[in-house]
Amino acid sequence: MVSPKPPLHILIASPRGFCAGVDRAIKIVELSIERYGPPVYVRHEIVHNKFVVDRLRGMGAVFVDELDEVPDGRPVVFSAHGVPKVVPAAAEARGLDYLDATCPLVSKVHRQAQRLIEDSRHILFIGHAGHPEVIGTMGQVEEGSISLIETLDDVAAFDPTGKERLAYLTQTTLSVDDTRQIVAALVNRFPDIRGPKAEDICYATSNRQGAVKTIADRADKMLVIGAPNSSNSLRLAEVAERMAIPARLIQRASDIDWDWLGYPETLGLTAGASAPELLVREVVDALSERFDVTEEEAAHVNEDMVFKLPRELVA
Ligand code: 2E6
Ligand code: F3S
Repeated sequence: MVSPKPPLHILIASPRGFCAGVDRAIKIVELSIERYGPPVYVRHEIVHNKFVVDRLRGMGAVFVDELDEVPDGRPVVFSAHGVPKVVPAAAEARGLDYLDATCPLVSKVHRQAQRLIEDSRHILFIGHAGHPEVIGTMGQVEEGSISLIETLDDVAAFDPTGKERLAYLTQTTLSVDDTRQIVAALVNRFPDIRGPKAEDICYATSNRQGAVKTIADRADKMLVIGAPNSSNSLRLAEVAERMAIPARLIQRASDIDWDWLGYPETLGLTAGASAPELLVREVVDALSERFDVTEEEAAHVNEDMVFKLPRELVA
């Protein structure tokens, strides 16, 4: 006799998965391949998801780390995370056709940085060292006019000598809670510091963190679908862990650690902004093979954001 499967209630966060910037960036690569024919070069992973990258590679995209790996005469797409100013300048100097898939919300931060420099301010940029968005945004302005702040300790250690007029900006995919604390510490230490009207953390990042908070109260464990280099996905697992809900970041169903999972009554499930819905279904299917699954979608807020494609691809 086959023993019955144990019950498992899956609480699926909403919103989750693709944001408007990721959707746009993927479409830019697809349309570029249609327009130019393969190969179309892409500088850096278009978004931080292996599944997305492998699919586009299958269609004719070639992913490279740097512009000098792009042969003369072939088009190149810049990833959703943005690039330092020198990159499009170098593409222009070589006469390359380039398409900029930088998320419009990252480009907005780039413009803010330039305006603050025109206003003779030194920028404190809150973000994670080495992340491509951070490299791209810090590369919008001259070296020495922007300093990276990663932690509260960095706020305390910052030496403002010769930098009387200050402003801060942030990476789009930070922890909402950590950033609030860092901004409060900055304002406390430098009461005249200028900041953006609304934070630069994007709608998708804050909505996905809010959705995890909504379900974490009711979940015993949490699975987050996303890549280990995806800042926004890492933050989702962090939100759950901070609410004392054990959480794991997995790239797809084959990454599930069944010993770690055990037999929870209720499992929270979400996906980072660069993780396709297909992978959510794959994970639910894998869980359904071992458990008698019931699904519940837990809505936090609705999203209907859409970003326009670059004119040259839709004309
Ligand atoms: C561009 C900017 C923000 O690591 P991160 O979360 O930044 O990136 P992805 O590719 O995982 O998510 C989308 C994205 C692109 N977020
Ligand atoms: Fe843009 Fe935010 Fe997505 S910055 S790419 S909308 S995670």
